[in-house]
Amino acid sequence: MFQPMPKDARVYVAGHAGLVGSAVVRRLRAAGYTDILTATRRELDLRDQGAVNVWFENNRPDYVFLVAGTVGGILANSTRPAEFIYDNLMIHGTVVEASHRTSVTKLLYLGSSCIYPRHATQPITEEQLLTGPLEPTNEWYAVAKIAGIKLCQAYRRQYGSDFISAMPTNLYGPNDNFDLASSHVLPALIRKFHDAKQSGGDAVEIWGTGSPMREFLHVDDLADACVFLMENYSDDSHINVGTGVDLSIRELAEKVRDIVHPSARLVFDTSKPDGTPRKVLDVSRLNDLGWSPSYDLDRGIRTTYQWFIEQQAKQSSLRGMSEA
Ligand code: GFB
Repeated sequence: MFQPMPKDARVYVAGHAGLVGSAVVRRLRAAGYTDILTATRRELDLRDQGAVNVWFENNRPDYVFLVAGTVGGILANSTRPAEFIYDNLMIHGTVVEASHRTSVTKLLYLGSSCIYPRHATQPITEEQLLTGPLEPTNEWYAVAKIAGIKLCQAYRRQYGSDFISAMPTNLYGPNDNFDLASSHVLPALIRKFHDAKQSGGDAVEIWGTGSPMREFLHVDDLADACVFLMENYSDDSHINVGTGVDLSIRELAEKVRDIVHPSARLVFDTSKPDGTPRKVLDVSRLNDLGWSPSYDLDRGIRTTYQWFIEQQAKQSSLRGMSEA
């Protein structure tokens, strides 16, 4: 079933500035693709069907990586439900519709492991979609992400479009969001331990009980899997992307502490939500196709922390220049 994306294909990465989109662009460049199409938010509001149609007519992509969206961690998901459902529903709808109208060769849509029921059997197989109630802290986002899967299936069934869906586990890596109000746990922990070290503090606050279990995939592995799936997968069903290995939030916090600020103490704030108790994906379908990740979590945390430090240094030198 291997169908290579020709190296001269016009490839649109919707959401190129984000964690995932920037990794997909890096991966495509490294593989020799030169006609990579991107559009900033200012150039194109992906929630506007008219604007998206015009952009597709003018730019005529052959392949589309639909990795754009409004995303965030547990707090952002539970406090900004309208943005999470509206933005994502609209973005998925406009890009899928415009891809159909302009006869895009293939589209890959990226969902999230929060589509599965809160009490799904672990590890979570693809078949468990829509078999039980969702986790309340992110049900708005999850509903939009489920709608994205259904959009791809509907266009495939009605029009024969080659639109596929991949469901990644929790992601992290360079270009992640380190803002504590909206970030996911891994970048939040890097920032908190780093800030404590800088300020000479030793207590670092961890939200919740520390007992929830999560799986983490480096975004460069995800980008590699997305290109692999574009070339090797064409099916109605969505497919899980992850490592198949999880750990508790406490264990994750200890790992980050050991790398960033070994003498720090963990303090659990149990007034903050835990979210879903466990979320580890069954990745046997993807493994059977011949793909597996390359990063282990320790290397991933170390390299992400290195990236974070470099960004901090760049920002402070820019501040220095603007103050001079
Ligand atoms: O990564 P996270 O925000 O998202 O939180 P989810 C994972 C776990 O880490 C939760 C705990 O149990 C949090 O309470 N945690 C501990 C922290 N300290 C912190 C912290 O400082 N910041 C954050 N953010 N968490 C999201 C969904 O769920 O996962 C999205 O809300 C999406 O919809 C995403 O699916 C992948 O794994 O709980």
